[in-house]
Amino acid sequence: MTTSSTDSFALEPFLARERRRVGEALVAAIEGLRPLLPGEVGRAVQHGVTTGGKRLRPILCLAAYEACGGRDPDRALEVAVAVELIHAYSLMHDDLPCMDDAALRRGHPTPHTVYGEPAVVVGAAALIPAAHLHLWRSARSLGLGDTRVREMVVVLARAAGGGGMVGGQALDLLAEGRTLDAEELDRLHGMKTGALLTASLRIGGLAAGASASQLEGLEAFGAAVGLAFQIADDVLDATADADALGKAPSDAELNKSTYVSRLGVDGARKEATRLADRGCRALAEAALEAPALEALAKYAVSRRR
Ligand code: GRG
Repeated sequence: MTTSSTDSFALEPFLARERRRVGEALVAAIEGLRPLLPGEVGRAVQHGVTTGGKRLRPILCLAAYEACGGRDPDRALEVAVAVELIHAYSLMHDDLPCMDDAALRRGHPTPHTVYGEPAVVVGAAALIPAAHLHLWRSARSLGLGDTRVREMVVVLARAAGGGGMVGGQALDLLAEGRTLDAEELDRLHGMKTGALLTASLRIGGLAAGASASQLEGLEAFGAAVGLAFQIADDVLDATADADALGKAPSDAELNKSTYVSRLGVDGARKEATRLADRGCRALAEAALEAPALEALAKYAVSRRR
């Protein structure tokens, strides 16, 4: 990893502070939804949204907001929370028996093992429109014009949908039992994981009134770091145990094509570092001074879970 003047950025306290703020805002965000979702459905949502998690997407959103000159971190927090609501729903569905059939996530039993599959299918689905409404309301409360508000909601919908996360999941399902080439693997993960990470950054930039060149820099950063994040995920799946990961490693068991099966553990680590560096260069080329984003790029590839 290249060094820079931001090596002194205090990442741990930054992450701890931002995770606490995001966690509190998420609790408040689903308070309005809970009374509409009775019994186990509401409890499944509460569990899926508030139990653990690195909160990387909202933190990227807030860091992009700040890097682009945003001045209202409290209202921006509400914008950032919308992205995490989409992420939470995707994990709830991803862990279901008809998908990855996972019993453990973030060091806790998965919501369907506690509240049942029907409650999770319904509760997670309710988070999708709730996230878009939350984004629309919070973008308006930042005083942004209609065009920008609309653009932010469209960015989230596109990243979450068939051209992004859900489309990537569909490619993943189709890939079962097949070896993917490098291009197919990049496309799958660019959609499944990268699209929402990149949208988090773009939405943060849009909330701050970023220029076209700043948005381009964020986009290039997101594409590179999103892939680096996924490669690091594959390395962790191949090298860490369930206690460290908070979930059961599954790639080898499912015989999945991964960056580790393509490049080996060392090759995958090198590739992740190369991509994180490339992301940081894209920020510099867009004249974005963003020590938090640079530190987050390094964290994306060096994290332990
Ligand atoms: C529509 C039934 C139905 C299913 C779709 C949308 C979906 C299920 C799956 C999306 C695929 C997915 C879960 C992508 C994200 C992959 C990923 C790297 C997840 C882990 O993200 P982290 O490490 O998790 O940021 P934490 O726990 O820290 O939030």
